[in-house]
Amino acid sequence: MEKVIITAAITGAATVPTLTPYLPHTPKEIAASAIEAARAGAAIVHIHARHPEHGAPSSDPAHFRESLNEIKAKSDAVICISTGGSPTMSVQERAANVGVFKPEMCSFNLGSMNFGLHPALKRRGEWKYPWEPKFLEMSKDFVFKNTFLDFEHLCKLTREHQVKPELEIYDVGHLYNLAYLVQEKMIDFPMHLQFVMGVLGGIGTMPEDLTFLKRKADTLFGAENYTWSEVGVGIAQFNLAAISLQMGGHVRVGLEDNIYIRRGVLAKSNAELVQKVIRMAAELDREPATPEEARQILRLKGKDKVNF
Ligand code: KMH
Ligand code: ZN
Repeated sequence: MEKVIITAAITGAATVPTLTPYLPHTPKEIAASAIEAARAGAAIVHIHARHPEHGAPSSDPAHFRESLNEIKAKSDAVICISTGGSPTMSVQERAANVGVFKPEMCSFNLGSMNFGLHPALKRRGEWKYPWEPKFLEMSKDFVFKNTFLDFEHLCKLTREHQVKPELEIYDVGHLYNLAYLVQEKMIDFPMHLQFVMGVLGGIGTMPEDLTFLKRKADTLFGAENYTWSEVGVGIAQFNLAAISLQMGGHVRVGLEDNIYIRRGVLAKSNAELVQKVIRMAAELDREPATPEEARQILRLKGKDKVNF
């Protein structure tokens, strides 16, 4: 059967703790959830850090380190560190951990954009932490800044430390930004694209949105020069996963982007989301890649070359 690389995005920065009691946020919880997701069949775990006391997004290396060491010790999963950080951080700040930890992979956001989280304010009831409603409200007037200068910085950093970028494409213009980096020889083939769909400010989650991005990427880069995966925000995560599985793509799931196992029903863990996508994959003749197989498919430097 054709292999599918499943990435589990464990906690992210956009999901606020009040929305689900199952969101891991201390380093120990993040590590435990990642290890469990890897045991369930995720080959890659995409890791953000949060403040252990209140769960707000953090880029503090100390918050990352504990999770990373624990995951590395207890699983073979490929670790992908986020450089997305949070709205208050500069790209230098967000990316600093790439140089510190030299992971096998890191996220690389391909464009400046709106990133609206404020619809979550419509929920009723108390917030668990005071920062949450402020954070969501602020997103109304926030631009997620990823400029060409920022790309340059990340291109240098990832090349220097042989870190494979998870190239986050939120819209068609981001493919053209990437095409510029290719043209300027700032980024190497084969690339790994992650189509991130359903952010308020980016492309939607309709089937034709995904087929369009894929076709455009083929035209710009040549299908032989990149691997690809998709992640949908919200419950559309599974609808898009089904399409990606049929198209030969890879799949990302996780509480970072979707807190539901089915419409209206909260997922109790990242592993539960991974298990569901594995059941879907089996029906479509796709088998989860092991971390070692993922390393070969994506041509990663290997677990022994990270700095944690
Ligand atoms: N949660 C995605 C919508 C990153 O980590 O750099 C965005 C993301 C970005 O995964
Ligand atoms: Zn992320």
